[in-house]
Amino acid sequence: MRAYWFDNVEGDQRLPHDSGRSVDPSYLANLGVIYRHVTSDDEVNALAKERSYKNRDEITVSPEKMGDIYEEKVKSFFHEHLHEDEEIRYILDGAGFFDVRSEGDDWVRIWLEQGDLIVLPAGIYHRFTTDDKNYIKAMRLFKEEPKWTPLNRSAETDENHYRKEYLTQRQS
Ligand code: KMT
Ligand code: NI
Repeated sequence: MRAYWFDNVEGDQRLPHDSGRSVDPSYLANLGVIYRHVTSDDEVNALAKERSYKNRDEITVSPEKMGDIYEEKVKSFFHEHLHEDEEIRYILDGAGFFDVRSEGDDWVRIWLEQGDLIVLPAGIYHRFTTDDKNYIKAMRLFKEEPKWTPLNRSAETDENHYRKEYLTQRQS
């Protein structure tokens, strides 16, 4: 794992875009983002149980696995969005970037590799991309089935109940 401020320079989303300014886990915790490195699936199962997760799946994002729709998928994961429920991403193989919005609406880029896990709170704006190796296998854990849908950022999502709840929690 490595977290840093995104450089906001134009160019391929899969490049590191590293400004050279790192962000530490305590800052992520203030955003409600929890990071863990785990060494066994048991640890993931325990966390899932503790936080009442009911569903999970595994996804491989790569040209080999996805074929023609790979580029399109990678672009769609990179649209800024929120979810109405908390979610866990656990990296089984390969690597990728999760970008999360800071308090001041800047991007914090989090590079995750095998064994890394993050918990994204409901209502946080974020996006995902593979890195220049174009390969990640991840377990996606969801609390509730109907709330998996990404809601792309808009004036409407700014008013979303879960978004407002998220912002309120950051102040307390
Ligand atoms: C997300 O929330 O954007 C994703 O689940 C992306 C794929 S997980 C590697
Ligand atoms: Ni998402």
